Amino acid sequence: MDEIKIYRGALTASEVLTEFNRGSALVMGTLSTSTNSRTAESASSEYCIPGDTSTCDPPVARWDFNEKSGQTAYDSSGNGNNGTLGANSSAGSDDPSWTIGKKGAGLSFDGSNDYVIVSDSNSLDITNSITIMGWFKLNLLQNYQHILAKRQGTNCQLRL
Ligand SMILES: [Ca+2]
Ligand SMILES: [Ca+2]
Ligand SMILES: [Ca+2]
Repeated sequence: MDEIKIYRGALTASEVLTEFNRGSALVMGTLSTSTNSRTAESASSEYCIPGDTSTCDPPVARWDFNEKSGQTAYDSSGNGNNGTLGANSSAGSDDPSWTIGKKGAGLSFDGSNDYVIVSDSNSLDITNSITIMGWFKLNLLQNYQHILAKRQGTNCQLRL
């Protein structure tokens, strides 16, 4: 699993295509140039739709899984939705393992009891449409296994 992003609202097909191209190993040129001559692939307009000059909507959570070690998967969205590997920050059999991802490092889940847990936060309380994107390589998906779940428990955790 790698490069997980959660957006409020549904992205359009062209926005999804833009995201997909960012995940490729090599992007030849840029998709377009905005009116201020800044290329659409520049970091300063990372979340803008190419050619669109309206306000860009960044994801509410973004986990790149490039830490390569440790117990925390940091959220780079600015909303602080950091994930903990397994139930807590101690090493345990419920921790996914760091591996080579689609971009940089990623996380490998054993399909048995591994997960990343994200504490409840207002930024993850999305009531209408939602877009979840990322890179997944599945060996198997069985009953009760899931890629991402919002649990209605004591603290509405998000589990990857
Ligand atoms: Ca990564
Ligand atoms: Ca742990
Ligand atoms: Ca395990």
